[in-house]
Amino acid sequence: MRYLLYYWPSIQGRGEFVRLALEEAGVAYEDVARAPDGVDRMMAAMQAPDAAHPPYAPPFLQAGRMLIGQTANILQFLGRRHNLAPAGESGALWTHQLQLTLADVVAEVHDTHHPIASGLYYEDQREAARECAKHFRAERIPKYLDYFERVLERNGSDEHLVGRKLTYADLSLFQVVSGLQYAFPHAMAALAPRYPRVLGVKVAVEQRPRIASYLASSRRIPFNEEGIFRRYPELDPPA
Ligand SMILES: N[C@@H](CCC(=O)N[C@@H](CS)C(=O)NCC(=O)O)C(=O)O
Repeated sequence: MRYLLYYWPSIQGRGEFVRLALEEAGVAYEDVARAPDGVDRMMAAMQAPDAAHPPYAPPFLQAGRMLIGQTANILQFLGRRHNLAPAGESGALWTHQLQLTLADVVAEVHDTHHPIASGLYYEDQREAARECAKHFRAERIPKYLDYFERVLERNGSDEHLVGRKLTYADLSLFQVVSGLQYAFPHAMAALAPRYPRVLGVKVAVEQRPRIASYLASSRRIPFNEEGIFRRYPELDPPA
């Protein structure tokens, strides 16, 4: 089975959570929109008038005859198929729950640079962004990281959020922590000592052979200021 991943070609964005799962699973996939005519193919797939289950927005994944949208939904599907989540109902639901909480973090990170409207340029909402980011750094990052640290403590692990094996939630926590470190380097450096287990997961994931080789490859798009995790110095001034 060769998967077709549809996502914007020049950013990590939400597609990166799916890329990480596909890479760790070691399965064949095409990152469709990165081909020369890829964005057109993506729009055609998204707007196909005969699609039974049209996705609202990228990322979406073609798996045989299925077209699956929503990041957490795609990961739930891949997790079950490629042993990246527990097989039992309770463990699968728990992994999905953690993923949805990580999706909440991602949405809030997006709002730090687009607090008024996604359709406006960053430059048109800079003042509001500064205020939003101040609260995000002081209150929201610690609240979310406290939560994931507690989950890891409960699980007795500094490598896995769920049980004793890697799940897609670990891959996604790696991505969220990496993104936060990119976008908010000062805040994250100050907070780091409080979250040894969360940072342990990040290190454990980046050292996995398939992930390490992916991160070193050209398939991994560098963080940039078009994506979700953006480094705007004014949104994370030194303390
Ligand atoms: N909840 C969806 C959000 C999808 C989403 O917002 N995709 C962005 C790119 S990261 C997009 O292209 N949005 C277009 C739009 O919302 O109009 C998910 O997690 O997949």
